[in-house]
Amino acid sequence: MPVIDLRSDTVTKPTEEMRAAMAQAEVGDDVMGEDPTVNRLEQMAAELLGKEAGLLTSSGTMSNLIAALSHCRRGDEVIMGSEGHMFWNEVAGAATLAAVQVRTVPNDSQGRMDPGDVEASIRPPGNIHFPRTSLLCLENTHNRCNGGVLTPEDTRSVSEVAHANGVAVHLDGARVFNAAVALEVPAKDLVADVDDVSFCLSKGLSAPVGSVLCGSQEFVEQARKWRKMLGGGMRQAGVIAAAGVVALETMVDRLAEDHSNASRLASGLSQVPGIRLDPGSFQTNIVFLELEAELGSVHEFISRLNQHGLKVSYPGGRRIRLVTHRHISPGDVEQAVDIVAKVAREQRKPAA
Ligand code: TLP
Repeated sequence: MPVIDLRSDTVTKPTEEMRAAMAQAEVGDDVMGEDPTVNRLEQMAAELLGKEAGLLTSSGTMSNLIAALSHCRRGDEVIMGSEGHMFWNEVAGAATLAAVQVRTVPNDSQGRMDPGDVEASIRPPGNIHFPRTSLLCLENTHNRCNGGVLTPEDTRSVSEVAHANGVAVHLDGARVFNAAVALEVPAKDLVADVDDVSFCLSKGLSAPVGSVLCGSQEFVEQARKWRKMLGGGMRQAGVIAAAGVVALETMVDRLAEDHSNASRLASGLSQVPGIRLDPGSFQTNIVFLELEAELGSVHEFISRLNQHGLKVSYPGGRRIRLVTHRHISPGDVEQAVDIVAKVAREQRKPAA
């Protein structure tokens, strides 16, 4: 039975062009700074994002951790969104390995933070009892907040508050190119007001591995040292970087297809009795639905979807997440909606 895998855009496999580029990549020892393909990818990423330098890391999680390590000292406080990936999904790495205290500020349904809330969360200096607030972490697109997009103005309004108080700003831009495509603006406009940004090559962009962390020359030098300490200094990493170069050259514009498939998916699902979602609230490739109580157990629902060949992910509560990507066609979307509708019919409790 063919499987429709909507668990994540991380399931995308490298293209033939990526595989060919990987096989032929010119390589060297990247810990010695001598891998020409890694150097090319890092420079390309930095230019695209309007930053001075870039650093290839193994994953988005590693980039985010390195950003916390580079900006903060032990015992500092870091502000994160209440729904942020760094807060929810990174195994408390910032708290454990960067030894910072995490303070959360509410995210709205699109992943934005209120500048007033951010300001109120920054510790005033001069009080011996308080930790120093050293970093604000933003996310664009915002995974748990419906794949929501922050506009350049959204980012500027909170970054200005942080900077006015001596707080650095890190952007987890794992899917920042999705945001750029959705808003039809260059990615560099979305990151102009942050100190550093990480993005993933291995999500919608379809590369097999990697993330690039971009910022000032000084920041990246420090980040490179932390990467080494974490065991992330890779040698002939040009083999990985070659796929990343192809990803940036060929995979960005097509993200629009994933967005239109997601929007088709959301409107199809919104017609299914027992499924709650507002199709207008999804701007990119991530869709969430909520199961009404009449559809019974979420775990049972998901396992029945699996039995019918539809894979989804479970973020908690009564929510189910569905993510479109390069391997999902409009036909798959139609079929996915049919499967959800069928399982909903089967699981519906008869009215008492
Ligand atoms: N997100 C994964 C899971 O961890 C949930 C996914 O399937 O969406 N930032 C954001 C906003 C992310 O969505 C992710 C991955 C990461 C960072 C971490 O990236 P990796 O998986 O490369 O460590």
